[in-house]
Amino acid sequence: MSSVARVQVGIIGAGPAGLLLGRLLGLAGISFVLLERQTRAHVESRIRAGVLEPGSVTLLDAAGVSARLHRESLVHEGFEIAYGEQRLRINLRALTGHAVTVYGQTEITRDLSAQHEAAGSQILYGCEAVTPLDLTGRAARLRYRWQGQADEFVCDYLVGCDGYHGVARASLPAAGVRNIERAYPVSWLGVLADAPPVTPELLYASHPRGFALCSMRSRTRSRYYLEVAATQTLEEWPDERFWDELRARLPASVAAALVTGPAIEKSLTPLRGFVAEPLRHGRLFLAGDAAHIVPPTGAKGLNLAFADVGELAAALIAWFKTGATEGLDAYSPNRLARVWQAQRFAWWLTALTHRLTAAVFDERAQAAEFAYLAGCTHAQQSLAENYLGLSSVGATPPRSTRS
Ligand code: RFL
Ligand code: PHB
Repeated sequence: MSSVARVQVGIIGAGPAGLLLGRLLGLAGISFVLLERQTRAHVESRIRAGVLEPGSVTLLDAAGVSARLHRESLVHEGFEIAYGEQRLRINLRALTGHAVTVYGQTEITRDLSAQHEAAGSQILYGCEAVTPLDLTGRAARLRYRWQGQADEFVCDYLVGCDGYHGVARASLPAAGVRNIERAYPVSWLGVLADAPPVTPELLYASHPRGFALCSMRSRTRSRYYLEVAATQTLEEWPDERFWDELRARLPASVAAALVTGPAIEKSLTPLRGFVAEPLRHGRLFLAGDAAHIVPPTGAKGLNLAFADVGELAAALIAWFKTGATEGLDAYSPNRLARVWQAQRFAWWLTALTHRLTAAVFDERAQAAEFAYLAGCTHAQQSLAENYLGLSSVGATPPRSTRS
């Protein structure tokens, strides 16, 4: 070991959750280090989320990283659900007074990285063998290898923001964490293309051939997804097949307007629901995808990750400034209550719009659910509140008894 450095918070993973947490702590004068396995270029080029809840935008405002977002993002006051040829607009603004913001996760990550660079934050990209240690002792340690050299940080607290495949959760004793998982039998095949979006707002299309989503990153860049069997591979989906299948699943008027272009990126994402309980283990907290995964249908993953680190940053800041432990103690039960609300919503919207089974019973139930939604403002309001994020619209979910 060449040296032992001390920081107040050691953060594993410099994805959006880790970068935002570091930023919020740094602004409050709390020292931190971010250890990231990949290169900065790799982290900044991942194509993922696109829809931000109002609460996420508020957090990015608080972190001082939202100037470009407010200049370049698209504010969407509603979205559409299609069921075969029927189209239903969910008017978010009229139903709740709020709207969502369309701005790519890639851009958020770039904005956060640029702010960290300007602030001179300590971020070690290309870190290997990151290992959290001494989680229940007087201080935790974060061991790692960087540029061929082994070293470690001594920290008051550690936060695992290292995604679903990260090391933080994996390093916990099996008896200390319960991994609750649901596999869905389908994947999302995503294509990003430099072509104008086919609809002005997002369109979630339910069709006997399977689900399709028309989304976007800007007025000139589209993001489309198709539900495919979990066994499918990217090689089976050349661009032409993707566009033909997308057209087949959209209402005819929408399909006729589709402008295609070469795929800039193509990806397969298996749908899964996952929650690790609890989210605290002594001096280690889990946040973002390290703690939970939701199927992307509800556009909740990044928003949950940001809400996690927003609450955790406030709790850590209170502890470092005043010694108050209430926030840290409440983190796991509070966040699990929210996470399960999001999990339920993502499951419901997935079941409404996907072909998860071939059963005629399920098809009829879906048709009934869509008809109910189309005819009932209360049902639309419930959908709108959940889509915007329950915290964003001020709804309080029942308290969880889990810790
Ligand atoms: P990330 O982004 O996975 O970042 C984790 C970071 O940790 C690093 N890491 C390690 N570092 C050090 N040592 C180790 N041993 C490490 N292991 C891993 C990784 O390299 C990485 O940099 O997790 P984070 O920060 O929690 O962010 C979560 C979001 O990325 C995720 O929830 C969203 O992308 C989910 N999601 C969506 N969320 C939304 O809120 N709205 C959406 O519209 C939306 N659309 C999507 C999505 C996710 C998708 N995919 C591909 C999974 C659409 C898709 C297709
Ligand atoms: C996206 O644009 O990537 C996106 C939008 C809405 C979702 C999921 C993903 O529900």
